[in-house]
Amino acid sequence: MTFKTISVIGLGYIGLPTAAMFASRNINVIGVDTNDEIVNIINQGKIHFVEPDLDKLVCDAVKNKKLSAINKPVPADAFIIAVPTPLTNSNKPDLSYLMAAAKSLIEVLKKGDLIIIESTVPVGTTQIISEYLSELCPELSFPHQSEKADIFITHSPERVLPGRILTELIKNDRVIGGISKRCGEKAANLYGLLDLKGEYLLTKAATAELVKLSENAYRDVNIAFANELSIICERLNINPWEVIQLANHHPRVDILQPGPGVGGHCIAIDPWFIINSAPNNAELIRTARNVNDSKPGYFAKKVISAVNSLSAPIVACLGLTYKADVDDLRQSPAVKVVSELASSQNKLDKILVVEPNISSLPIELQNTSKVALTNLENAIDAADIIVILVDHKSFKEFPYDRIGEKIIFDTKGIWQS
Ligand code: SAJ
Repeated sequence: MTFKTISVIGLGYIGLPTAAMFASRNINVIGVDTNDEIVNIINQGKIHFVEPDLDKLVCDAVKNKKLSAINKPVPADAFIIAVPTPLTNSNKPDLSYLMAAAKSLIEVLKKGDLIIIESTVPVGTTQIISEYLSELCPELSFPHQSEKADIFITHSPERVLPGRILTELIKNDRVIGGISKRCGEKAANLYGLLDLKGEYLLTKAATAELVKLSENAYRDVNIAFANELSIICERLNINPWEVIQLANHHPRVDILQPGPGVGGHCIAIDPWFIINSAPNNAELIRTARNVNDSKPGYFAKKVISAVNSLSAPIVACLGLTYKADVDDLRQSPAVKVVSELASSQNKLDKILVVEPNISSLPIELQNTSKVALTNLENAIDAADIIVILVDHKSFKEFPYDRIGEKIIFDTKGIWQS
């Protein structure tokens, strides 16, 4: 069973590292992305987002002619689909990118090809893709029809942590859910080319789908616990960071860290896929979503009441990304806090934002003259109120004694004196 050429559909946070990793193992990889700008950047050996060590991996792979990018699929022996599966405005799964990616394969699909869906999907989606493709390609047989079908389809969810993607791609165990047993085994052979250090965990497609959703819902629920606890601590005038640190000395307690809310394209979204599949049985998961989603508004309110106690104060907001040391602003609670501050009717007419990983403000913050992007020193010197929204390394390293007399809202607990 050989894979001479692999194609990765969707060259974002997961697809590009995956493509580059296969290419680094001397396999021909064709990356496909409908965004021509991304295709051009990659073909120049460059990358379009921040991720440790990815720049060199992509640069080498392109230089060695093992990785190239294109805007529509060409024939390959395996197709790994890693396109976004966001939510609609009413918190329903939006599978339009995934369906479009599947449809784009019909011109190139041939007997023996393997399709792996790495995108996070609601339970049942892998089967739906198999049925959909079989309607579009009646000359080929698909695995929901027979164990010995022409095409192999598997769900193997990506589980890597942004900021540690290259390490976790190799180190993490890989859940592999084939529509049939043969599909799973073929996918395991493909990942075998990466020489993974983690285990290969073969299961059914629907199980693999729920495994991935459960992991992120589990984390969301645990973060919600930390967030709720921090509000309780505040009500009782007790330091939440100290409570958590001391409670975690217990051998069976491991409370996560509170913050301004939960962001990113995964944990803030995936629990909704479970809620939508079992709306009457997912009370805890839904409540956790609500607790985490209410946190940015909670902090904005606190800052606004401090603003109203001063005359024309300047507020410095440190951090905009959804978590530390990445450049990703998707679903970022920090952006929500700053937006609420900017749009509220209060005495605040200057918000200085510091975000070392971006070069211009996101669209939501561009239509107000109140908000300006600046550097850390300027913001701290000018501010009356400092709001820490992200625990970036450069913020943690800033000498606390240089800050002086300011009102500080530290949502991440980095300046605990
Ligand atoms: N957060 C907290 N407190 C914590 C941990 C995180 O408030 O103690 C916040 C972060 O600041 C951020 C959000 O939660 O806003 C999510 O950050 P994260 O680092 O927990 O996770 P992601 O979204 O970057 O990546 C997650 C990971 N899932 C799990 O750890 C179960 C990753 O392994 C998945 O591959 C990824 O989702 C994904 O793509 O699904």
